[in-house]
Amino acid sequence: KDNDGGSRGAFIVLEGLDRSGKTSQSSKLLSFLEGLGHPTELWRFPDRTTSIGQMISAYLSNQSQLDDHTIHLLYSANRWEKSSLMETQLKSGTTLVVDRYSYSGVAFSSAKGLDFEWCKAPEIGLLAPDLVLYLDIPPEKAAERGGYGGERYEKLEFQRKVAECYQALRDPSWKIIDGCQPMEEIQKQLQEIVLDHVSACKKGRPLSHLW
Ligand code: 2DT
Repeated sequence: KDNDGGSRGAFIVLEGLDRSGKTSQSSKLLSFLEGLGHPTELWRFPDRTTSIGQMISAYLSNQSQLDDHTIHLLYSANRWEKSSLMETQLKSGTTLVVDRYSYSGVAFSSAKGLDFEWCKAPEIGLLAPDLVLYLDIPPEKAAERGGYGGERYEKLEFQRKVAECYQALRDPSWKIIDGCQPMEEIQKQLQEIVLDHVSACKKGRPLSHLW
């Protein structure tokens, strides 16, 4: 059900280390955009509601063990199983604010030592976001925030490696936001950037694919 005017929603991704503030900022963005009358949905990956998502969730909480390659492909499959719905929503004019996407996939798996290009491969052909917002926070600072819930990746040493892998993935189109600023300040900056992209997509900027 494409819009007659061809006006589509924007695909916006938030990335960053654990405790960088992604999740709080994503839900604030949702209320902000809805408040302005833009149809918007908040999504997150992994999407733990599907059966693949439940396998991922069991792995993350250490209830199951999986080889690094296997879990990597499950994360990717979890995006693929959602990709046609994602496209439908965007084309029908809904903006998607997405908490983590393929960048988390590559950063976390390559931080474990898997080959960078191998990690990128299963993501080829997925929809590319219109905007990547990276909440930049030093791993030490994130660890101080506490609330590392004891899931598998929530350890300082590992988060340092993830930060390096995110660096390797970054491209000039990413918007890097200083995640150490006060929440309200971060939100103000995000709102401004996001509105620009929402209007560009309304005017018919075409969707593209990774990478
Ligand atoms: P949340 O704490 O945000 O639910 O994430 N992860 C995530 C990966 O290793 N690969 C991926 O493709 C994605 C989307 C990051 C749970 C953890 O899952 C990691 C943190």
